[in-house]
Amino acid sequence: MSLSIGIIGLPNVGKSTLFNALLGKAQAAASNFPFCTIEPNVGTVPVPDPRLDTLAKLESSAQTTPTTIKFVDIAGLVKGAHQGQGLGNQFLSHIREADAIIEVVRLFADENVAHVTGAISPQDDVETISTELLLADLQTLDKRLMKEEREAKTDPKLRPKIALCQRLKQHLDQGLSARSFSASDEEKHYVDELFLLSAKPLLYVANVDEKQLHDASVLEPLRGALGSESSKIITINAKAESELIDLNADEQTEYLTELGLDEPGLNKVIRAGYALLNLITFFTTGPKETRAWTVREGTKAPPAAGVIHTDFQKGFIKAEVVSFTDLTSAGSMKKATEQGKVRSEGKDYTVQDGDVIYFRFNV
Ligand SMILES: Nc1nc2c(ncn2[C@@H]2O[C@H](COP(=O)(O)OP(=O)(O)OP(=O)(O)O)[C@@H](O)[C@H]2O)c(=O)[nH]1
Ligand SMILES: [Mg+2]
Repeated sequence: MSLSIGIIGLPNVGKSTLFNALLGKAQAAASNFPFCTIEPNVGTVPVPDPRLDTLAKLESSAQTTPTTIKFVDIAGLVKGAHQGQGLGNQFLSHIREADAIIEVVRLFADENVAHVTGAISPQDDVETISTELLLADLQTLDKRLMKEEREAKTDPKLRPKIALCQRLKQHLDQGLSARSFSASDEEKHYVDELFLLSAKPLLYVANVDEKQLHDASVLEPLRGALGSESSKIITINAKAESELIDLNADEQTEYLTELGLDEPGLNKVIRAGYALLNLITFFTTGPKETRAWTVREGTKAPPAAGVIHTDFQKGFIKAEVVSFTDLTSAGSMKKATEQGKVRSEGKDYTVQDGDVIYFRFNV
């Protein structure tokens, strides 16, 4: 499964710096000039999960394998991008391909790093980006409406779709995102097919400096601008996090302590990104390997087995399932089985986050 999160924002706000920090290597060029990134950089990042090591210890696994998530570092956008300003439409198509979005907002003060509008103003920056996404969506909707009105002349069944598009257009015209549009399940399905940018799950990363890192008040202007969406802000010092790359484990711990952090801020970003995509983790474990696997929330046992191997899904018989909590409190798979904590589940079972699963299948 290759679900991806696109990193967006104004030029020169630290998107590539964050991307490199996430990857733990300097894959993307990050420099102090706007539009440094043109072609998107793509990277796969392991999802940190302390449950992996706990399970591996329990089963004396030779190897542990985390699950992964894909990040795409996209070119910066400026006012007028929807009309082709800056890198314009090319950039918008890269956002369209992402399953969710992280928007980097610059809060850090550094007179050596140019801001495209000349002043640091998180409110204005957030407003610029959301306006561009909305205007691009309105263009998409207008094109769709024109096409459907033409086709409705011979196919009147399209009328309800046209009415829906018009309702959605009115909603966007008020400056509201497609994310907040209320629609029935059937209508939602249609809205999904429009691949609107403002419909994508969104998370804000406030890129702060060392001084701001532990001062929640610096977020106030951003919170004010985001209103009800302000719960989705993660604070990070992208530059410091990217400097961790070149340090050994001891030096990293020392640097994090200096920054007043108990783990890299990146872990927060990765976990939040994972949740943003509605993803959950299940585990397989044994002497050879303990491994984490990713599925969408609500996935049934056979397709979950299919993530491991298509044969597991085709020949699915049953899933032997124990929750991570039950397994760890029992202390071993043997004890968990004796205590009746290992359940036998069929094809209608919905996989839960933290399930440890052994799939039985026919070959
Ligand atoms: N002081 C400071 N500088 C930062 C921070 N994050 C990034 N920078 C600097 O800002 C400049 C731009 O960083 P990039 O990561 O290239 O920015 P970008 O958003 O990818 O820019 P484009 O690709 O041009 O859109 C670089 O010189 C970074 O070192 C930060 O947290 N603090
Ligand atoms: Mg960049």
